[in-house]
Amino acid sequence: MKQEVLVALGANLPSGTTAPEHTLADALTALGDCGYAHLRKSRFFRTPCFPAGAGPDYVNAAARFETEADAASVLSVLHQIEAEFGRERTQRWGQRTLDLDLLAVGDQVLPDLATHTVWRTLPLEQQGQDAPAELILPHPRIQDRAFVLVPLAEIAPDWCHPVLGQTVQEMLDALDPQLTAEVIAI
Ligand code: PH2
Ligand code: MG
Ligand code: MG
Repeated sequence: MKQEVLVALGANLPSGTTAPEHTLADALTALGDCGYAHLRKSRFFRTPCFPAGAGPDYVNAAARFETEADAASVLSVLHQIEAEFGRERTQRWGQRTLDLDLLAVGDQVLPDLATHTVWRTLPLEQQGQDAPAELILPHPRIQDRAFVLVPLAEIAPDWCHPVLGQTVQEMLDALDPQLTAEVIAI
């Protein structure tokens, strides 16, 4: 069955001599070369690093496509593209040359609703320390992040979060307008 896939892209460090916005453009080209159907790309946005002060501003974007492939194989394609464009995995929430986050595959909730709820409701102070070992879908932080929702609303405003029952546009409208105002198209 064909499913809608949502991906968040981010970078806040040059990859070699390549600036973050060019790394993102190259990653989107690589994604386009994977043969996925109906690929859509948001504009690029400059966004303050979260948490504030943890590093340089990010460039963020979002992509959407359709595929029959399962979540695990899409994730491995994203990891391959990250590796190709020189991502060094260092500290959690640190600086990165390219981060491709799988946000959602259709209305799948992985690995199960109870585990998803644990990660979605993790207290902020624990979010910086604990990283899930398994794939959690939808990405547990979608609803919190202006740097994810603003780009995503350009290409998938009507995707409905299968646990929260809110569309991307509704999650974006629920955010503090001060946070969304910091996400600037470039
Ligand atoms: N990604 C992070 C941590 N902080 N901040 C912004 N603005 N954009 C990101 O993509 C981002 C972040 C971890 O992946
Ligand atoms: Mg990531
Ligand atoms: Mg990330």
